[in-house]
Amino acid sequence: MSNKLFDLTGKTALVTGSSRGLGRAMAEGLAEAGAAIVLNGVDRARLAEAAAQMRAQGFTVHEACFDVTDEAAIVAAFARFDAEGLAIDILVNNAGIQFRKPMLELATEDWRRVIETNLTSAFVIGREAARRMVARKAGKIVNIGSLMSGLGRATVAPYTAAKGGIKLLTQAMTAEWAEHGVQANAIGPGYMLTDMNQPLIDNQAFNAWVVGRTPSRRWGRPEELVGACVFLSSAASDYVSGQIIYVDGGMTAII
Ligand code: GCO
Repeated sequence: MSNKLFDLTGKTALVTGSSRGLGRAMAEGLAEAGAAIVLNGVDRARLAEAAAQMRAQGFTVHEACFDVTDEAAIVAAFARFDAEGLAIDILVNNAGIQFRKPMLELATEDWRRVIETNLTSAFVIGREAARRMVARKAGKIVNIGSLMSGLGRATVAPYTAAKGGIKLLTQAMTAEWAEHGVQANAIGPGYMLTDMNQPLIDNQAFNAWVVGRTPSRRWGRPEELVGACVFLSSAASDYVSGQIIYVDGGMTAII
């Protein structure tokens, strides 16, 4: 790493939902910047495979297999980190799901599932991480929001409510933890080329809408989140708190 401000050597980063997609790309980016990574996912085999691939790239990788909606499993994972002497210096709350259905047809159970996975998990994991960060007087929390942190779109109500919540949860974290040396910020990705968005990419009309609506005239690549993620995880952002950085090809800048 040529610039010390962005150097993460000696730091450990837990990235939730990191066996694939945006989480995997950010985990690799943080590792490139020098951090040891705690990869997380629910599928043990997929997690082990991702960890093995990253180790083959020369990175230090730990595995923490837990469901981000399972509070007991989260508490147990942090107890294990403590027992192993693993301090989480950086937490990236990335794990998330999508469920597309018009609200008039949306079951409450599906609403709850998306809110639990995309929003409540960031609070619970954030709280467990921050208890330790506050005690150490240092820490970085990067919550993954969305364009939907500030804008609505038909058929994705619970996702939109959760991602709007992520933006203000980030501000709430700042209100309580910034004075203890913990910076919480968010990233708002635009339309990215991920498995989760494959149905949208495959939909010709939607695809044309994204390309037309985005000033950069293309979808984003997962690795394009790395710059913002490393910035918000490093000393370069020590006086940046409670902000959301949109990495969206300019979409939120125009109508
Ligand atoms: C959707 C997508 C979202 C967007 C994302 C943009 O259905 O709208 O699946 O996940 O890609 O919110 O930030």
